Amino acid sequence: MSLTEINFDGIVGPSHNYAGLSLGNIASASHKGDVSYPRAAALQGVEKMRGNLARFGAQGFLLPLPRPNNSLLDSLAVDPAVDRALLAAAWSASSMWTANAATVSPAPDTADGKCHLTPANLVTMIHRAQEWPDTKRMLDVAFGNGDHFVVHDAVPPTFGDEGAANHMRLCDGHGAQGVEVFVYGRPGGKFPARQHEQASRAVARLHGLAPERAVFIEQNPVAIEAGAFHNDVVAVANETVIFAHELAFADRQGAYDAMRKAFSALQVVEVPDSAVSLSEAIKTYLFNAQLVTRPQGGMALVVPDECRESGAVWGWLEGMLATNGPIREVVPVDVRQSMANGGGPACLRLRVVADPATVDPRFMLDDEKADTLEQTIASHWPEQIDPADLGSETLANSVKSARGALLDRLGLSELG
Ligand code: SUG
Repeated sequence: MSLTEINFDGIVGPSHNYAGLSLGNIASASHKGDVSYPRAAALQGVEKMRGNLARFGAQGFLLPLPRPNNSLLDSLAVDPAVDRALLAAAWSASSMWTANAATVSPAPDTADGKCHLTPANLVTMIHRAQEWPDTKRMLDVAFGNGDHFVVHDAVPPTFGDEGAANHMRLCDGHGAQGVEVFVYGRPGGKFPARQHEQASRAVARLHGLAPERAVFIEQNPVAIEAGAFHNDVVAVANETVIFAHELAFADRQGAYDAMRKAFSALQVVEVPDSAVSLSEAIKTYLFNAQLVTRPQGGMALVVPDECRESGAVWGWLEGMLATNGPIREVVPVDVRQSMANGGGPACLRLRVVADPATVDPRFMLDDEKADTLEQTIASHWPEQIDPADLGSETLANSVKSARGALLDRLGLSELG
C-alpha cells in the first residue's frame, strides 16, 4: 500500500463562459460578458496536467458536469429572455475548479483508517450549489472502493462549505498522520464569507479527525474584502510548509501558534504585504499555486503565468529561490482562460492522498489518455462562447454532445 498525493484536475467543460456570477471574485466580475474560449481553456488544463504528470507523477482528472442543467432552469421557472444570470448559472462550467469539489481527509488522519471525502455544498452561489449531487455521483465511481474510501453527502445548508479550497494539511510526508487546518470566514463584510465555521467543524467530525489534529482558523476579513473569496487565494500548504500572505489570517500570530501547537515541524514561508500587496497577490494569484513535493526532493511551486508579469511577485519569487528554503523551483503555467474567472492552478485540482491502485483507473491520467482528452476536446469543444449565446438550442446540443463524446472515449457513459 503506497500512499501518494494524486492531483485530480477538473477538465474544463464545453460550456465554459464568462457570466460574472461570483460576487467577491474580482476576476469573475471584471470579465463579465467577455467571449470565452472553451476549447483553448480545456487544452490549457490538459497541458498543465501533462506537465505535472511528467514532473511529479500521479495525476488524475474529474469530468465536467452535465450542462445546461435544465432541471435547475425548470425548478426556478427561469425566463431565458429576462433572467440572464439564472440562465447562465445553469450553463456554468464551474465544476472545473475541483478544489471546491470536496474536502478530503486521507486515511492516516481518520478514525477508521479510510480516506474520507465530503462534497462541498457550495450553497453561497446558485451556479455552484447545483454541483454537489453530480459531483458525489462521480466521486462514488472514482473512489468507489469501499475498503479504502468513504464518500459522504454534502453538509446540509445553511452552513456554506467550499471544500478543499479552505483546507490545508500539514504532515511529515503524505503517507504519515497529518494535521488538518480548516479556514473559515465570518459573515458581515462587503462580500459573502463562503466557508462557514460550522461546516468545517462538521466535515472534521464526519471524517473522524482527532480533535488535537484539527485546527480551525478564521480567514482575515481584510483578505475577503480584497477578493480572497477562498483561503487558497492567499495561502497553500504542503507537508511541513505553509506558504501564505502576511494578511491571510484574522489573527496572524494566533493562527501560526495554533498550527505549530498541533504540528511542531511547521515551516512558514510568508510574503510580507510590503513586498507583495494583497491586491497584487490576488491579481497574480501567487498563492493559488500548487505546492508540490518533487520526486528528487524539495518542493516546486506551480504558479500562473501572470506571476511572471508582475515585477513585485517575480522579484519576490527570485529572491526566495536564492535562499535555501524548502521551495526549490517555480513552474509558471498558462491557465489564462480559467484565471479570467478567478481560477488559478490550485483551484483546478483536488488533492487526494491514496494508493493510485485503489482509484478507478478511468480517472487516472497517462500520456495516452492525455492524447485522448486532447483529441476529444479539439474535435468537440466549442471554440468560443459569447454570453449572449447562452440559451441557444444549437449550443446546448453541441455542449451536451461534447461531454457525451468524452464520456464515451473514457468508458464512463454511466455518468451520462
Ligand atoms: O467559485 N468562479 C469560481 C472560481 C473558483 C476558484 N476556486 C478556488 N479558489 N479554489 C468561484 O468563484 C466564476 C463563474 C462566472 O462568473 O461565470 C466562478 O464561479
